[in-house]
Amino acid sequence: MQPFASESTIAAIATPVGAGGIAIIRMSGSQALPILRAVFRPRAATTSFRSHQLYYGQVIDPGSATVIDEVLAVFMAAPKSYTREDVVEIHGHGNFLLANRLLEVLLAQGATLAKPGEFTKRAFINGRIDLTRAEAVLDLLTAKTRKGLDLAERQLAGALFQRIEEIRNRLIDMTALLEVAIDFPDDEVDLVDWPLLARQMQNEIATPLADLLAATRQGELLRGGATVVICGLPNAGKSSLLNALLRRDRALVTAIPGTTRDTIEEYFDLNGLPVRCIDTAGIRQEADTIEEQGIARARAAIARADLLLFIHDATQPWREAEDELLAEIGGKEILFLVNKIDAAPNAEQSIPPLPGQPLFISATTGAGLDTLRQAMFTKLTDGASQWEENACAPNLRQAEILRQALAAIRRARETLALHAPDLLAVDLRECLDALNGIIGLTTTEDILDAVFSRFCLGK
Ligand SMILES: Nc1nc2c(ncn2[C@@H]2O[C@H](COP(=O)(O)OP(=O)(O)OP(=O)(O)O)[C@@H](O)[C@H]2O)c(=O)[nH]1
Ligand SMILES: [Mg+2]
Repeated sequence: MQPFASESTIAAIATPVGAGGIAIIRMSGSQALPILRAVFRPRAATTSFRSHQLYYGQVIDPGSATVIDEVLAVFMAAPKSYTREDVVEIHGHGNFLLANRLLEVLLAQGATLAKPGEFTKRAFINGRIDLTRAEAVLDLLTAKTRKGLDLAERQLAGALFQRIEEIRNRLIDMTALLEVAIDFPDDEVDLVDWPLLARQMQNEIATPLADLLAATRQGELLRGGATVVICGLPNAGKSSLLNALLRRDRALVTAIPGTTRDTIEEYFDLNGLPVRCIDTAGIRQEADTIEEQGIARARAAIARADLLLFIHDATQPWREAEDELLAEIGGKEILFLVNKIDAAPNAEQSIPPLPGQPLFISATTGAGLDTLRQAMFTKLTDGASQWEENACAPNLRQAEILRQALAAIRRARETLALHAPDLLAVDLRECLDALNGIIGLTTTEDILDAVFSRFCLGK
């Protein structure tokens, strides 16, 4: 592929918007060093910038000769840089307005504003990382739990890449063998050991592909998390439960029914799963206009939940409105909870008419909450046929390609019965082509755009 180096020099603020100790502006491309020279006035008289060394000085606006900021600057000569191009980083004070002024000065000198993910895209195009590692960079930036971070770090270290490489190498060996058989069709002995090849296709290609695919749900959960919505009638203890799960006083709790109007969303870590937990307005008929809007939001939240926590208040009789709510949420994954057992001594004897076995909890004393957490984890991960600690869980893009590769190898298994090396080679090559797409050996601009546009600016 064409290196980008001569094309353009890109620049962006690499640190988040807001105040901080420092803000970093990054540039990559052949003009990075000349632009640095134009705007940077070093404290010590320096004529040259040594690679990977920090220089202290000021950035000035060459137009007006005004000092913009006191900074540290570093030049990293190609190819030993994030993008494999010449890279410059300027470390200024952590005010976003100031960082913007520094950036403007660089742009005025001919740098172009980088698109989201463009630095990482250049690292990929210039061959420093493959596509699975580029995607892992994004996962690393967005991981919300320790386990999500562990997965991103494994992928960044090349765990998935290596698994794909092993399978690709086997496929290349097999097609090479078939090529020989194609070239010498009239040989006395059949060059191909068909039963052996069938076993190898199963054990070395199909099974490893299926294993990788089986971990997709786990990967999606670790990356994207799950949405859990707490619902029930007013005053059932929904906000109390949210606070208990978060272990902090997030939502208002009062004895007045109808306390929560708007939906309240917070993330918490459920055994490594990032869970977006949504507390909702209690659903009831006789509501004022504000509460009605809250109830509409509650319904919208329920619709996009991966799991619902339906709460019944043990101190109250079963209500018709609860039957109605249950009818409304049927078809969703639900855990039924009977709350306030501390205030209802016979709660476990008089089980309300719920469609499933409930868990008995007290949001205020914490009774039953460990069991609830475990039950939530089991429900949310049930779709994961495998839940391994060190899984190489693929993302949805990778999983789609793995499915294509698996389909090709299954076709190959049928073709094999014909003992026709040329036909079999076609199917195996299809499988290989698919795998090339995972690591980015073959990709289209659309795919690259889809991958890199999800990044933030400056990465
Ligand atoms: N004894 C006892 N009281 C509880 C428990 N959970 C909640 N409560 C009380 O029940 C009342 C309502 O609690 P909330 O958490 O505000 O209930 P909610 O479902 O969010 O109510 P709305 O927002 O009005 O729909 C408060 O007085 C809480 O202190 C519990 O486990 N035991
Ligand atoms: Mg509430």
